[in-house]
Amino acid sequence: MGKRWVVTDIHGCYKTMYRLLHQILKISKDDQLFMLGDFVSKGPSSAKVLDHIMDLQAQGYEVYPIRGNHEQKILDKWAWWQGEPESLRGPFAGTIKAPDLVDANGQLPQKYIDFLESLPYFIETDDVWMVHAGFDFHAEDPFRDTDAMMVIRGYEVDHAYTKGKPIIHGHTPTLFASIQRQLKEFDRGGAISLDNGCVLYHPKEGTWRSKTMGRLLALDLDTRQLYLQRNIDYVPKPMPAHSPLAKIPSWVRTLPVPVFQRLIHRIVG
Ligand SMILES: [Mn+2]
Repeated sequence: MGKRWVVTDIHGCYKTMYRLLHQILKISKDDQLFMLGDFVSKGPSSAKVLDHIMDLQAQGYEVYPIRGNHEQKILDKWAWWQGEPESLRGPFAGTIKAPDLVDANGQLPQKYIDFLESLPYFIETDDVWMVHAGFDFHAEDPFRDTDAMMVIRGYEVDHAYTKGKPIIHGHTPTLFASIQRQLKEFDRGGAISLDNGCVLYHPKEGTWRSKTMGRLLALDLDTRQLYLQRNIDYVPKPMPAHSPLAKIPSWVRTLPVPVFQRLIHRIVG
């Protein structure tokens, strides 16, 4: 029996995902990999993320992707755009946050449409629920309210519905310490966010929005251990030549952020 991994909110950060899956987790064909949606948008390489997931499935890896609100948005925009008069609609790539999904003719390739349309809204196993955002337990039938599954935040778990199993979700960027706290509720059937804000990196500032975000996490469902990879898809933009910061050699900028900031202060401060 292989391992069971959960990863969420990759948001087009292909390099970060690749390193997590293949250099840290070293996933194998005996493993199961659950991916909780928001594969695309915001980050630089949505197409490469989708291609890689499809490629893993084609190679025989057990990958179970789930639909996030950003996958739904691509499908909704595509349906809308096709219904618009050509003279009015503008390029499709301009209507989405994942323009690299669009082919040279300005179309959304059929392989992506088929993949996105095939995504389920949630998965229930013997011991957990997995969903992109969560469930609205105030809805008439929480397991039919698919909109809530993709967008809800801060919901209360109703144990009458969940049979005591925890809900693993993404969608809501959560501080690492809070994720660790939520994980302690695993056996009490709590809700656990695994979204550590991988894409929330400020390339312009060359710094993290928060020192405890900007990472892609993986949860081992059996040991309940977390694995993490910081975002490596964004590199700080080169400084304009007239900036005093441009005098700083580029290797300095690869230093950890606090060290870099201290050096900057010493040089230009
Ligand atoms: Mn989301």
